Amino acid sequence: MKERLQELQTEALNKVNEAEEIQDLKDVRVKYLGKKGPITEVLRGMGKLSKEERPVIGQLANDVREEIAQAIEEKQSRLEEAALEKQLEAESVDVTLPGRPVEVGGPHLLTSIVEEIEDLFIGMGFEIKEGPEVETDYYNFEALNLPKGHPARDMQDSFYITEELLLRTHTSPVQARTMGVKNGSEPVKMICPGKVYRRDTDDATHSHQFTQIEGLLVDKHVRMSDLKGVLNTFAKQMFGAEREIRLRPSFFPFTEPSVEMDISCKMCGGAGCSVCKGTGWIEILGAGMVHPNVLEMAGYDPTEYSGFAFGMGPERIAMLKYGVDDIRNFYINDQRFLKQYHKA
Ligand code: 2NL
Repeated sequence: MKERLQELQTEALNKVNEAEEIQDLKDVRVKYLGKKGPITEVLRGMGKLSKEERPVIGQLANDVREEIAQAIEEKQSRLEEAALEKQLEAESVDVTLPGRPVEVGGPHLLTSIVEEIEDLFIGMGFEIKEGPEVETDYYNFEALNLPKGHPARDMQDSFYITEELLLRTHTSPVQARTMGVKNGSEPVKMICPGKVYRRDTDDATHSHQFTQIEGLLVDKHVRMSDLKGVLNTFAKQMFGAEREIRLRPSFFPFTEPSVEMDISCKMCGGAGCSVCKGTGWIEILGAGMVHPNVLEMAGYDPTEYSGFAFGMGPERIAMLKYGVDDIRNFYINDQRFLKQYHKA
């Protein structure tokens, strides 16, 4: 019996040694230490032994059991450690690899242009004002010397919500509203950027929605030379110190007299090229002295107060500054177009 037990021990320990997987160890445990295993069997046969032999064999059987169990446990923890090691190796992160590039966004070209223009006028003491895009007929037209039935309304056909409500066709109503709350006795020095709407068919140079920036200065003793000085400063800061400006007579219902401002062409230096269509000048904006009717409707005495106003399209400014040939580029949000104007 003693030899049988020692044989079993050697056999089991060899199997433990050879085990490569946790499952192999489980098999060894079931096979040698299980209820139906050979050691249990030896213990069951103890009844046949003499009184002297019984405790010796009993002790030996227990020792063998203990020995095998311990060997299994040790081997198991070694196998588990190796498995963990292998898993950690497989899941390791190489911190020396370069990072994934982050997509950096930036302001839309139109936003940048509007903010640039805002900054220039803030530098000259103007404040920024905003107002509603759904406007009343009164503020969009009547307060600007465009009474119902005026032929100039045709040039600014709009999207009507009711007879009296429409999407604003220009940002001028913001200025009419601002003047309206001054009780006819305070100066105004403002610009108003924003979206405007006209009933137009979209093409390379027209859009049913576009952006406008208008400016207004009302005070006592405001003269056309003040307008010229402000516009000249703006043109040189926006397009370059070497640019000249030129004012041509024009017509707007809300200004009298009215002018259009050109800047000298940078491409040809004034000689005439395809950008300026051979004239040497490029049209930038419209302006004029605020019509007495407009001042009066806003509550100012036109014999005491005077003012100048101007209006420009940031899309046009951006197209000229960057050579963009289709206004629709501003609205279709093609990243290949927009990304070119993201500043580093
Ligand atoms: C243009 C021309 C202009 C104005 C806008 C204005 C506003 C008030 C009173 C008088 Cl409240 N005038 N605005 C004046 C002249 C021209 O815009 O070509 N815009 C794109």
